[in-house]
Amino acid sequence: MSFENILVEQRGAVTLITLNRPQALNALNSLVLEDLIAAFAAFEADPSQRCAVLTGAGEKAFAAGADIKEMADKPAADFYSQDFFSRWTSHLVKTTRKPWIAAVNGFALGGGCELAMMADFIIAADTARFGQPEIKLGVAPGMGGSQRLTRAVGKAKAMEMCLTGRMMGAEEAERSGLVARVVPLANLLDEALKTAAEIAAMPPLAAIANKEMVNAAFETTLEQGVLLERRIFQVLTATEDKAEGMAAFIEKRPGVWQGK
Ligand code: CO8
Repeated sequence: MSFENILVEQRGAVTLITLNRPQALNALNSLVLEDLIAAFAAFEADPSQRCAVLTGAGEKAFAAGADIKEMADKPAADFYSQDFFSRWTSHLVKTTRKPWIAAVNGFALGGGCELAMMADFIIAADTARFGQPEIKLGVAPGMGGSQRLTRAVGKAKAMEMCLTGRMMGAEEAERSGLVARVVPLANLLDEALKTAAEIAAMPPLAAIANKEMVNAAFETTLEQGVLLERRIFQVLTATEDKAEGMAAFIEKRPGVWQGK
């Protein structure tokens, strides 16, 4: 599968997706959206692929936001009638059940920050800068930034960033819980791919289940979340991978997973 605005390659069981508009700092336009949706759908449908990494081409940006030049003259009625940007969430967050990592290499601003926050977790280069500067354009986050950033870093920082457009550097982002880990820019892709390969080598049903459980913590009460966790745990005990995983532990050998 080849695309105009993104690059997609398979590295073993890991799909590497690269936003590829470096001349526009990987700004997210409708064509990028369509390519990404197709690439994530293909990743989800391919049983040989177990984890994905999303990054940006070039050293300067993961993505500097939704494409301002595309949005500038778009009538409000079109934003509303097309439910602009709703498809990101439905495809990248809801439909993609397999795990994926955002490897943030530079600016992740506006929709770029929001896209990174749709990932299961973020690994950031030490050069990464996160921000929701939409206020400076007379608008506000529109792809989940006000909600996901607030859940990640708390009200004080999220409110300050949304109201001032201030960018957060990688170290502050790690300290604040926005990113899982910070690595030198030169090592970013290797580290993200290595982590993705580790996840890809896990029992695949258990990987999907773990993702589903952690995500449920953002959508439910504690009691409902703990109940969901217990039920999914109980379902997993019926899988062949559970039998294999426990036998492999007892026999002191690596497990061999069937995804069944
Ligand atoms: N859209 C389109 N083009 C962009 C964008 C963008 N978001 N960001 C950068 N570019 C382009 C520039 O126009 C420039 O192109 P050209 O060379 O043709 O002039 C090229 O990328 C390089 O950018 P700069 O020359 O500006 O590079 P600098 O190093 O000077 O600055 C910055 C880098 C600070 C990242 C700067 O480019 C910047 O501030 N970019 C805009 C950041 C921003 O405001 N992002 C938020 C956009 S709005 C948004 O994401 C809303 C999402 C939700 C909408 C939901 C609707 C329902």
